[in-house]
Amino acid sequence: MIMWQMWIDMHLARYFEERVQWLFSKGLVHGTTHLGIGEEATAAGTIAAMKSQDYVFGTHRGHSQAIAKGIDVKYMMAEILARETGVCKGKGGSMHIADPDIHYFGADGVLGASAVMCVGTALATRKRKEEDRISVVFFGDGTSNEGATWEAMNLAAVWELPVLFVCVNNTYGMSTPIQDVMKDTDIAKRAYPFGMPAKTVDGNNVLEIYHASVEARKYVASGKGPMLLVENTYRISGHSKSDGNLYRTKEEIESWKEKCPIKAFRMYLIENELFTEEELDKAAKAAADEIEQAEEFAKASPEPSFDDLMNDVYA
Ligand SMILES: Cc1ncc(C[n+]2csc(CCOP(=O)(O)OP(=O)(O)O)c2C)c(N)n1
Repeated sequence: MIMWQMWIDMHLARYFEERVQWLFSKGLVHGTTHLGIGEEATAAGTIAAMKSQDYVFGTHRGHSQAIAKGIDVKYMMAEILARETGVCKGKGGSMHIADPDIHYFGADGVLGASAVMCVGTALATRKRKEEDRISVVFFGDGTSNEGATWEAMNLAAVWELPVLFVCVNNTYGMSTPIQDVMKDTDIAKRAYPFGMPAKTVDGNNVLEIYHASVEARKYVASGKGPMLLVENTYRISGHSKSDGNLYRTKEEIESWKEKCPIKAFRMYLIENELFTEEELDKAAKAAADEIEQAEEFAKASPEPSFDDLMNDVYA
């Protein structure tokens, strides 16, 4: 059942990231990592509305997207701890978790590039005359300012390609609030010059996101061209490994913790008698256990061997 899946995915993402944060603080994670604590509903809601054959491009803050698309947290944790058993054999790290076998391509370090590649897969889909497959790209509010994103939207619109653009608007690009870099912060209006429909949803309401995503997929798969979905949310965690939160107040962060998408979904499920508190707690506990086991699996896995260093590396 969709609601159950979204409940589990949001918990796996939250617990996974809390654990990654802890491992990072202990110096066990190399490179960097971007956490999306508070944004879990965006990935869970949109990806639940997609079909397994759809191509999904994630962001640098993409753990929740990889989980919702179906990557096992065990292999994700091994990837983050740079182990041979990692989903990319420990060579990609947090930002490059990807699994083409399940049509999840992860992030590109260059903001905006994923939108361009997403248009490429949609074009391939069209050329191969594949009927019921769309390409989805997640990107942030900051990335919506990138020229590459606009170029991708333009071509997708001109060629009427099956692309769903999903803007996860967490109101900051690193330490910059969107109002400092956007004259008009209504990101949905950015679809207008391309003749694309757009919809804005509460990005902390997983059900609203799910229903809007179902409709968006229907539109995009019908062959009418791309669509933009804007999901307004907030990043509780810092931007990346070091973030003193000097650009925002404690009160602002606290007020968004109150709007936690997991808390809100829990209240909805209980008030509507869809699940009992016990059932929900049991599933949450199972997710926490799964993350613990994933960490044990990762720590017990070997590090990649030196001989394998140059394999799978393209430049
Ligand atoms: C082309 C490019 N410019 C700058 C960066 C550095 N950078 C990495 S993440 C980031 C902020 C992106 O903000 P947003 O798109 O809103 O996503 P969020 O980090 O808020 O999830 C920046 C500027 C980059 N990776 N690529």
